Amino acid sequence: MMSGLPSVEDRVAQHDLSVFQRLRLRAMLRVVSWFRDVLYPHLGQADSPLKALLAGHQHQRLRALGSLRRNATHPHAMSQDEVELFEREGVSAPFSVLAPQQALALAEAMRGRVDRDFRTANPFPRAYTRRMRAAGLWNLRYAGLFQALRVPELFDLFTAPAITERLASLLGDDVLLWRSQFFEMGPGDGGTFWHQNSSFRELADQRKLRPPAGRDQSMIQLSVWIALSEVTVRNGAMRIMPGSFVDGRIEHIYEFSQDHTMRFLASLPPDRLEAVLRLGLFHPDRFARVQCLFDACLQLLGRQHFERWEVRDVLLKPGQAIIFTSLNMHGSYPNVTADQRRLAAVGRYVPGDTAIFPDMRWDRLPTPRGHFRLRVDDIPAVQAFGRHERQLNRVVTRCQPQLWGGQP
Ligand SMILES: O=C(O)CCC(=O)C(=O)O
Repeated sequence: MMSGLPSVEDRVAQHDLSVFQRLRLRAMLRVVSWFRDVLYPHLGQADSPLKALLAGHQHQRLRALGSLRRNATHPHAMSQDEVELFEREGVSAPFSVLAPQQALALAEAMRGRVDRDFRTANPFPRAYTRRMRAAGLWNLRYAGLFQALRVPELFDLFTAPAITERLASLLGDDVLLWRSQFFEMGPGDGGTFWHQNSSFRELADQRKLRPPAGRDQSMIQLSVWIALSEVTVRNGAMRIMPGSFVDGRIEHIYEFSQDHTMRFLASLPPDRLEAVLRLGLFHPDRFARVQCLFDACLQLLGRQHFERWEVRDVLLKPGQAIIFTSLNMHGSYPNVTADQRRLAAVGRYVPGDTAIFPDMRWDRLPTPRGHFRLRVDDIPAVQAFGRHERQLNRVVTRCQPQLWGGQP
């Protein structure tokens, strides 16, 4: 599962610290040791919340919520066999949404909008756009967030029956697209590290999705990953572990580390703590920081934790897509080509009974120098299939070209 990636040990060896960083590291190590050896035993509660977390979330189920099956009116809906395969694996077989030439043309059109249209018609604070441009990070990955709400070609892509009828087989008769985004990787770019992401907490203070009680964690939302370029192992294919949704602990440990950082650090084997702090605090590459967090999870769960799962490389032609549950462990290879850009458009879909951004006004956006707040309570979802009769979420049924000051 780590093929193509440097180990945490190699990263530590390759990453020098300044004198100031060394002093900070020493101080942090002392503080964590004091919490672990003095304070927690004194309080008599050691690492019990983490232990409780590790004892649960290991037997997740995946049951489809939709009854729509392929028929003459819905030729793209899934067959019973396809639904059952999805219930076992949490990932669909690749299917076509666009012809290859259409997918490549869409990629070019979207790149053309980054510095023109997306620069001003976007949901971000102006200072964020300026900072990302100054850092050379104003690209489709950041600039393209939520643009399916207002760009007609994207709106049509994410509401295409090839996608939404399949989703109706899995999610039911009211399907909402709550977020659209791009994952672009240029030559030399690192991949995305292994992760699970069912309720989309990310950098926010709370989860962005609230399903009704009793919903399988794997079915809180489904992602549709659409290739807008050829996707190969060398240019950064996505990798997924079919069936791995049954064990949701990695996502919960990531959340625990956000909410109870000191407890999390104090529960790590002391000989790993220095590597985790060193990379987590000081490594400039976000990918390396997530890798060290993942390595810490493996320390807690046991190194063999993932060996029971097959790792599947998702190789796609332009215009092909897969559906997967984000509770399946997934990530992607680095792009080691000299001249190929790998691009995917990704839609995130929920059943209409899931509250989107519940009681939540602000999300956080990462930049190389700290976070920016993004107001999210006024961002609507797109009705992708059926009707939203619940009044639970703000929903649009048509593309909104004028949103955020865009040109019609
Ligand atoms: O495309 C990638 O590199 C990763 C995509 C991913 O993590 C996701 O769509 O959830």
